[in-house]
Amino acid sequence: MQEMFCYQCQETAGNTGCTKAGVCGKKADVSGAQDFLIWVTKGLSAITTRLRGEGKPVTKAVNHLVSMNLFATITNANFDQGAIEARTRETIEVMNGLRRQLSNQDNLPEAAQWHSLNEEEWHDRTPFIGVLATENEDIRSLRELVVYGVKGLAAYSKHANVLLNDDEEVDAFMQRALAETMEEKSVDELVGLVLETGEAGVKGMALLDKANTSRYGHPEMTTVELGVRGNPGILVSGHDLRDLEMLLQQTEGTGVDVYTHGEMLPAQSYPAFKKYSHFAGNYGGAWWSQKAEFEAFGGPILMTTNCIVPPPESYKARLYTTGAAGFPGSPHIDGGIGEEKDFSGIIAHAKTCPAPKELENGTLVAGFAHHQVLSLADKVVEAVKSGAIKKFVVMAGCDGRQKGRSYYTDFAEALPKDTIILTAGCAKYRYNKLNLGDIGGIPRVLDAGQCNDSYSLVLIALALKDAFGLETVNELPLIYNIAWYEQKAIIVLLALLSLGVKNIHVGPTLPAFLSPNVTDVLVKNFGIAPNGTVEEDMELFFA
Ligand code: FSO
Ligand code: SF4
Repeated sequence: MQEMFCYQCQETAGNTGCTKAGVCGKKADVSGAQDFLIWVTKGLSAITTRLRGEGKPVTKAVNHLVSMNLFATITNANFDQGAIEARTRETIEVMNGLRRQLSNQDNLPEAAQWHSLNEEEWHDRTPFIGVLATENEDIRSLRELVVYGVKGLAAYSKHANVLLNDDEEVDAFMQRALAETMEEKSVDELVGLVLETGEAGVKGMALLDKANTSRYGHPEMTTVELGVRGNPGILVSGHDLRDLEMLLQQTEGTGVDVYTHGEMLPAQSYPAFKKYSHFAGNYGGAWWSQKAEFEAFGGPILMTTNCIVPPPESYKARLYTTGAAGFPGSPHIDGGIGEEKDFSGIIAHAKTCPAPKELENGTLVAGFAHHQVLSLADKVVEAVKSGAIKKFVVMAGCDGRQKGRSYYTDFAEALPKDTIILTAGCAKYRYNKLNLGDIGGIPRVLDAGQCNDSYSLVLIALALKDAFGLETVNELPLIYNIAWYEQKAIIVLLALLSLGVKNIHVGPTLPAFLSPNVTDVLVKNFGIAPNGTVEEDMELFFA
C-alpha cells in the first residue's frame, strides 16, 4: 500500500499524485492526519446537516470548527501533526455531543458514527478513508472538486468570521456539500453540486469583501515602497487582515516596523492600515521565493495563513504561525475568532534583530479593487470606445515554483500595448514589477488584491457589461488566462463558472484530480482549456 495520496494542488508529483511525501514538504504522517481530520469533519457535517433538517440550530462555534479544519488542510497551511490531531480530537468530541441531539440517528455514514478518541484506532482506519477510497475515478474526481472548492471557501469564510461576519447559508452549504460527498450520487448530481459550490463561493467572497471594506475602507490606488527602512521589522505574510490590524496596533510606538509579504501586499491599499506610520513597504515576492527572502529579512515573520515553505533551521524559530497555519518547531500564536491575540513575544523578538536587508527598491502601484476601478469607470469606458483599450486579460490566481510559470511573465510582456491586465492573488508577482506602463493614465496592470478579491474582478466585469449594454460578460473584450496552485483558486474558478463565464484558460497544467471524463464535461459545457505556449496563445487571443 502506498504511504499517502494527495493530488489537491498544481505541483502534485508527476501531475498525478504525491504518494511518498508531498512536493510541498508534507510528510506521509501529516497527510494521513489531514485525511482523517477531513473524514471526521465530513462526519460532523453529516450530523449538522441532519440537525438543520430537524429544525435544530447549529452554533457558530461548530461552523467555525468545520471551516478551520478545512483551512488547516489546504496546501502549505499546516504541517504540524500534533495541531491537526488536536483538531481531530475536538471534532470527534463535538460530534459525539451533537449526535445525541439528533432525533433520528438511523443510517448515518460511518464517519458520522465515529466516536473513538483513541489515536491508534484513528491510524488503523486512516489508510481506508482517503481520496482513493472512492474507486470510480469520475466520482472521485467530482467529489474532490467539491471538497477542494469547499476548502477554498472555508478559508475565505474564516477571514470574514474573524471580522465577526458570518453567513449561516454559506456554512450550511459547506457542511451539506461535505456530507453529500459521502453519499451515492450520479455524475450529473455531482456536477450540480460542483456548480452549487461555485454559487456559494460567490456568496463567500461577497461576504469577505463586505467584511474587509466595511472595517478597513475601500482599497485605493497606492504607491507601495519595495525598499526597506532602518528599524527592526516584522514581516507579515498570508491573507488574514485582522491579524495584521492587531499587529499594527500592538507595534505602534515600539520602534518596530511592519512589512507585508506575498498575499499581504494588498493590505497596503486599505485606508485603515495606511494611517500607521510604522507600516513600511512590501518585502519580496510570491510565497515560493520565501526561503531566500525570509533569510534576508533577518527579523521575525508572521505567517497568518498559507503558503508556508518548510523553513530551514536557520530561521525556523523566527517564523511564527497563527490561525490555521502551523509548523512543528515554529512558535504558534494562539487566539480564536473574536479574541485579541497577544503579539508581545514576536515584537520583543523583533527588537533583538537587525533591520531587514534590502532586496530591491523602487515602487509598484496597487489598490485596484472594485471601488477604485469603478470610480475610474468613465475613463475606462471612454478608452474602450476610443480604441485605446482593445482587450482586458484576467490573469488572476496563484504563483508557484514550477519553471513553466515563466509563461505568465512572457505572456504579460508579449501582450499588445492596448491591453489591460486585471489581476488578483499571488499570480501577479510574475508581472507586477515589469513596468508595463499605462494607457491614458490607467495602469496596464490593475491589481484588485488577494485571490479572494477576484470577486472585485467579477464586479468590474459586470459593471463593464452594463456600461456597454451587453447581455452577458462573455460578450466583453475579456480573456481569462488564470494560473492556479491551490484550493482557493479552485473556489474562484467554480465561482466564475457558476456566474456563466465561459472559455477560461487554466494553467500551467490542468488539475490532476480532473479525470478525463470530468475534463470533457468542463470543456464541452464551459469551454475550459489549458494554456498553450505564449506564441500559440497570442495567436489564439489576438490574431
Ligand atoms: Fe497565493 Fe498561497 Fe492567495 Fe493561495 S499565497 S497560493 S490560491 O495561498 O491563496 O494566492
Ligand atoms: Fe502534493 Fe500538493 Fe498535496 Fe502537497 S498539497 S502533498 S504538493 S498534492
